[in-house]
Amino acid sequence: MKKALITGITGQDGSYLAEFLLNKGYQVYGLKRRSATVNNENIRHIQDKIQFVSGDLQDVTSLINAVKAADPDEVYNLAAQSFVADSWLQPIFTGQVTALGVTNMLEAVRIVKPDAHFYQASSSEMFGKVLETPQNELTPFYPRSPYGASKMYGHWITVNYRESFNMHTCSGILFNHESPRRGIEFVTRKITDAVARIKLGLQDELRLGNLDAKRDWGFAGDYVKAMWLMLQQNDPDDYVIATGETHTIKEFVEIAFKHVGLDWQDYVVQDSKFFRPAEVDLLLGDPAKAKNKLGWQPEVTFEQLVIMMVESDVKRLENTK
Ligand code: NDP
Ligand code: GDR
Repeated sequence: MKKALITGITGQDGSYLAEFLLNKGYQVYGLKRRSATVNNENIRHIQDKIQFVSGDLQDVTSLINAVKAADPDEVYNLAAQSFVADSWLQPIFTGQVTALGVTNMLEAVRIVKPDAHFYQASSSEMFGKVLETPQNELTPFYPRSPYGASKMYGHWITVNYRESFNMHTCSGILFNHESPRRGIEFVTRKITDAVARIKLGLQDELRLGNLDAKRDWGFAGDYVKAMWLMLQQNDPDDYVIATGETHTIKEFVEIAFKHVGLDWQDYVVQDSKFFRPAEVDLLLGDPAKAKNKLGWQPEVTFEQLVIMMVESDVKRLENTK
């Protein structure tokens, strides 16, 4: 039986990846931070099947112990301070976790289990103020936030461990991917949660920032499969994972409201509080390499994704009402 260690197991991607690997017959270990309150909403349905190991990306001792406990064939490093907006409010913490945390994890693997295959959760935010469109594996980086800069460090240190120590390390440059398990502060989930609340009479407006930014949005369930595929290859490499389509925040809003029979213009208010010190205006990925080498392609369309998220939030809120 193959064994995998996932950091960030409680997050959106950690939960989908754990499900995916359990279905493939893996024994799944999840690194989990101690928390004063229970934080297992995304993994409650599978928590009995996961072996949890206590740890934090900032504490290399805990990571060494986690790799020892799991003795993994594959390590998926998904943990991060992942909210771009907060990275300006907590730039040092973001650097410690999202940048240096990657080296901590790589060191733990290098010391304890150097032949484990390693996946690093890199991001399209590294392209930032984009230098070419669409963006592919060779597009130069120009990060626009402490988060983007941290992910760029994480990306290059992953490449360096591959080239310095001959480790099987892969960096997945994933464009935005969403789901009903997306954190509530990210724009897609904020929109679908608000649409459901407005529809059910629990809220009367939705305050948003920049509606013109464009993102290449896919479904998280499709994207975790790409992570796994990367680690099954003989040669470790880096891959862009994206849909190859881009849409504005406004388009997302329009479809979400329309699905419940409402006109977004009656409810959406622009609020300067949600504008960022520096914006990433346009992301559009070219997933050709992943398609050719991994045989990967996304299955859920943009419209299906929006509707899946709206319907899930409506159902959830109806149940709690
Ligand atoms: P989430 O924010 O949903 O999950 C982040 C996870 O990291 C949580 O499990 C969180 O644990 C954990 N974590 C945070 N800080 C630490 C720490 N110091 N030590 C250990 N664990 C920690 O992110 P996603 O699931 O959306 O994303 C997964 C990864 O992919 C992240 O690295 C993200 O930056 C990256 N990424 C995401 C994309 C997306 O569109 N979703 C696109 C490209 C990259 P806790 O529950 O305790 O807070
Ligand atoms: P992003 O996701 O920054 O792309 O990072 P987010 O959903 O936070 O923002 C997307 C775009 O929406 C605009 N926006 C708003 N954003 C939020 N959160 N709240 C608002 O009210 C709002 N109004 C407009 C933003 O300005 C931005 O342009 C996500 C994270 O998952 C990262 O971890 C990951 O690396 C990247 O995707 C790829």
